[in-house]
Amino acid sequence: MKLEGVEIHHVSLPLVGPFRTSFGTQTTRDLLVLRVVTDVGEGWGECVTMPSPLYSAEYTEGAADVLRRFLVPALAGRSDLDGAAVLPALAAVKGHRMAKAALEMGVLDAELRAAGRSFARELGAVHDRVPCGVSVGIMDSIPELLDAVGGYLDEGYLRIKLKIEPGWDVEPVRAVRERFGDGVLLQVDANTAYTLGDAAQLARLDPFDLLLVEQPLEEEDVLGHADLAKLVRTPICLDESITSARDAAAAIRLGACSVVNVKPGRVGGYLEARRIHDVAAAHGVPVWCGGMLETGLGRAANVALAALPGFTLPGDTSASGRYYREDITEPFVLADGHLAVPQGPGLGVLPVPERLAVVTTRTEWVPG
Ligand code: NPQ
Ligand code: MG
Repeated sequence: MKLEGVEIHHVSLPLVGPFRTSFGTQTTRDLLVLRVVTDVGEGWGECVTMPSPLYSAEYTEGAADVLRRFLVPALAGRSDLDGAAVLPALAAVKGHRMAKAALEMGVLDAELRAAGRSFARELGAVHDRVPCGVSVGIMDSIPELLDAVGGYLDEGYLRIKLKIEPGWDVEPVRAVRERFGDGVLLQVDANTAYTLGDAAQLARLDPFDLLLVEQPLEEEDVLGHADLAKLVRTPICLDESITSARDAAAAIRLGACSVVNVKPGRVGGYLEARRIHDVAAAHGVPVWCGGMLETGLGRAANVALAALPGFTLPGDTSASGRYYREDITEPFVLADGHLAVPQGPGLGVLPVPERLAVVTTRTEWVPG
């Protein structure tokens, strides 16, 4: 394959409601959709950065800049391009994994569409549907939270994740357990909001039989998570700290986590995500597929990934309607708490042209 160029779509999608985490409140989803044009056809990639570097160091305008100035040019002129060649070809550029992941996704989609093979088949999926969880933002009050959780359980979600921060942790968990019972699969995500000095407070979550606590400490503090793991009973899951299969192997060996959240954007793409799955599976460590409020494009690929055998916990692979009144693809709809794994060539879904046009604020063409 040969890259002819990449059309970067700057997209702004309204969220169905504000989504509050320990790092801020989002009301729209501003991200990049890439139309990757090759000599065998086109493919679609999605860059999951946020407009500000609050979840991790990457941010959307920075991703557009590195794509246009460094990443797309690094693939230009190659005649032997395929999905697997992308990350190695970009190795000279440090970091920028979400931008790299988007480009790899688009090239892989073009390759697989041309070959008539699905993402699911390519990655090694073993299920034709995946169980889904939902991530529930921080709310102004407990009654508001209980309404939201009740609504999601009524919709059929099989696992609830509560966003937490200091001052919003034990009480919301207790309230959800009291209202909805011990049978609900329940976990929490701190997005780095705590320190090791908060260990006693985090240990107060022990009695609630949570599946896991996600990323309590800062991104760089893998060793701190290993120390924390000795002070709390809830299993620790890493998200932000894991940016590669090597990180995952190190974190597991250090005892810093006993579960891993796999987000393809965070780790530089779906192929590295599969390697993390493989490393974790070799250690008997369960993984689950995280979410970055993807459009239907990223959601399609995430659902394919989540169908690999080691993804033994429900993911943040929610239905389109959890975030968007109108997605840019045909919507993913929950059926019996599951999403169907797309089986068509490539991602198995395409943007609806009129929908993409409505939410695109700007496009730019970057020649290959
Ligand atoms: C997490 N995701 O697991 C994140 C982080 C996150 C589904 O909880 C806009 C764009 C808002 C990306 C909020 C979920 C976001 C975002 C949170 C990502 O840590
Ligand atoms: Mg997280």
